[in-house]
Amino acid sequence: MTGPQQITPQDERFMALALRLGRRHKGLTGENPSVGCVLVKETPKGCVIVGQGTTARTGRPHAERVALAEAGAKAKGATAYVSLEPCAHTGKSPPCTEGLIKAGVRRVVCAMKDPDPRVSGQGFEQLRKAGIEVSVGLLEDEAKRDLSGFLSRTITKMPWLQAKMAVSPDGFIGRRDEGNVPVTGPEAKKRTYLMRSQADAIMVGVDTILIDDPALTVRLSGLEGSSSIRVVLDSKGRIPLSAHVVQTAFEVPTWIVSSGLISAEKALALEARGCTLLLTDPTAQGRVDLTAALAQLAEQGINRIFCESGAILSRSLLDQGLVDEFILFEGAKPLGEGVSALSPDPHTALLAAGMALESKQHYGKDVISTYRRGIPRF
Ligand code: AOF
Ligand code: ZN
Repeated sequence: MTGPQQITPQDERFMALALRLGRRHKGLTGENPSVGCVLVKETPKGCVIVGQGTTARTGRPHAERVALAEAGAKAKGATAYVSLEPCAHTGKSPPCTEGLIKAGVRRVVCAMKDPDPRVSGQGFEQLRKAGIEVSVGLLEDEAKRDLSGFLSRTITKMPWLQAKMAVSPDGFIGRRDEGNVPVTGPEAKKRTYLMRSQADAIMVGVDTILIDDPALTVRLSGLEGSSSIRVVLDSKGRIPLSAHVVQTAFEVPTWIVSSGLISAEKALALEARGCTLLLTDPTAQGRVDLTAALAQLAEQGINRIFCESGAILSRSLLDQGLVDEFILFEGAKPLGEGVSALSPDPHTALLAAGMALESKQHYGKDVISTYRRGIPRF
């Protein structure tokens, strides 16, 4: 923690609220992080929340501006709790520091510094220059976790990647040539939708499209409008024009990451149906170069990717050290035979790839294990 003031349990409570508010629009703010802000005023009767804000859908206005608008004149003398350093630059919106100073906020408590070079430390400096007390670092670990996509793209120029795989207890992800065979129950499916909604992009390999023809949308009541961009890795342009994600590309964006191996005719046909094509150089084996593809997605403003990969793509992502979090769903019903997941078994494979088990939770009859990168990238 840095700053002049003692941090109280009350400060921690309000910061926890700011973080919760920030989580509301995770995956919905484009390249901008979803930040939370709470404005609190001390009164003779105790603390009163006078304004709350989350970075708006699509990224603007920023959280502080939303909270200040709600508070109006009541912001004078208040403490602002913000999950990220208030911005100091005029970008697509005016600086939040200016708004906080003009409103007469007395104290600002932040979870962490913003790594965006246009802000990084300058937000705090502007606030301090205006006589505002600034404390930094409260619940920083939690904030880093919430903002991992934005931090990853800003600091490393790569998206933060969460991969998911569902396996039967006997180690299969599906049956050969049988399309989509569910290996987990309805609770796990809902959890998948939630994870989809919190990502900026949902990524699959073209084989998943050819086998399952999934919609890759969020089908949860209240979150219908929260579907993310669908990204298909397809070096040779094998995706059929009849695929669900192609047919619905005007409603929910579909991006195809391909290489020079796609025909011009197919590329045009996909674009005519609303798909966006991103081209990368193929690997020597004629595959999409995963590192280059992810770097290109980061360049397009994608912070956080949810990858619903099959066994081959999962293995490649793990081998190339591109996975930040791996969610392993294990169902209760054996399949008997089928397509093997990671060998020799998923847990051993994940540990061998440098991932560390963080938690195990029961979801209905299924078990969800969360693995995180053992050595963080940033
Ligand atoms: C804040 N509050 O709620 C968010 C911030 O293009 P602009 O003007 O919207 O600026 C984008 C940058 O602002 C982004 O890279 C990040 O540094 C910061 N995001 N800042 O004060 C917010 N979302
Ligand atoms: Zn701002």
